[in-house]
Amino acid sequence: MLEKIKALHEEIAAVAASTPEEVEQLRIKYLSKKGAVSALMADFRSVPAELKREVGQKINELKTFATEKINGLKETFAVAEDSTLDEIDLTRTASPMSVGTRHPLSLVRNEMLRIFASMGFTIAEGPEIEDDWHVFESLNFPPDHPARDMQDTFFISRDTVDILLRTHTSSVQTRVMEHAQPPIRIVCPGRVYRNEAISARAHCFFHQVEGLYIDKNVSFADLKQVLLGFARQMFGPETKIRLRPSYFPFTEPSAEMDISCDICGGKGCAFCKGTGWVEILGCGMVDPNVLKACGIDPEIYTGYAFGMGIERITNLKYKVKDLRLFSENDVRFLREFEAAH
Ligand code: 2NM
Repeated sequence: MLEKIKALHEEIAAVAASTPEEVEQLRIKYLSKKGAVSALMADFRSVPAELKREVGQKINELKTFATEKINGLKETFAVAEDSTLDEIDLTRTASPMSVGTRHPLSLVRNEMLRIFASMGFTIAEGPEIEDDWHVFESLNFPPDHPARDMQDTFFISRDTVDILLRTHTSSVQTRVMEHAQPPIRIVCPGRVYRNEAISARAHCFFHQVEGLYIDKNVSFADLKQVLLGFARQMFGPETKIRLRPSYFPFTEPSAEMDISCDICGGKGCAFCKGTGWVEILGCGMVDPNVLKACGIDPEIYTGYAFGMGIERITNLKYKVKDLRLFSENDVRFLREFEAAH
């Protein structure tokens, strides 16, 4: 008899239920009139008199234990039922999630790429960690050019000056020219690095879009027309352009391009320093040395190239005065461009 009680005690200790119905089943099985504990009461009559006291006590303990156990199980479901299940409205609309905004530099880059794509350019990208050949040597930089100086370029290793962070995306264009034959018509967007003290007007990295077109009979007039088309799509159909002679190692002849100041409409203001013009990019005819270095015959092909800073174009379009705002990720600044999506 004592063993039977002990076994039943262990059995009840191990029961579990996953629904309120299962708890009710357990209550019926152990505690109802026809349940296992009541059945022990029936057996109690045949227990010898000298054991009745001890057995009676054990049966009462078991009954208390089983009651507490089953009430405990009941309670877990009662709590779950009134605090959550009843209150979840599965038809309710989800609350809105904050998803941030497109970065102004991404917006302007995408707009620039869209314009060049409309003129037949495809997009090419390449690595930010480069070697000297793709960034300087192939692009006609003389060995003593200041850009090759430790002061201006970030080098990756202390042991070699061969591996560095690209200082312009022209390296992507040398990579394309190395492997493809003309016609080549590409724009290369990307981040570039220069060792400069950070200020409102300079940063140690910025973003560029560079363009390249190589084919037979490509002329400076073609370059001018594409850049005029770009300026008018980017800054408005009334925009005027002018080209001033300049110098870059990789182009000959080279030029810098200004657009008419869209703040004063060309009359002259503080923004254009009274000139009516603002500089937006550099360009030129690809130097024959560059074509040769990349395996393209300069006797057969000519090409033009241009390059511009996305930050500069963004400053002109949105009048952002301090370059540092672009990399601080202050949401109050970023949210100002929401409407431009
Ligand atoms: C500029 C200005 C002028 C340029 C040249 C080349 C290459 F690879 F074809 F030689 N890519 N980009 C270039 C020319 C870039 O940026 C102010």
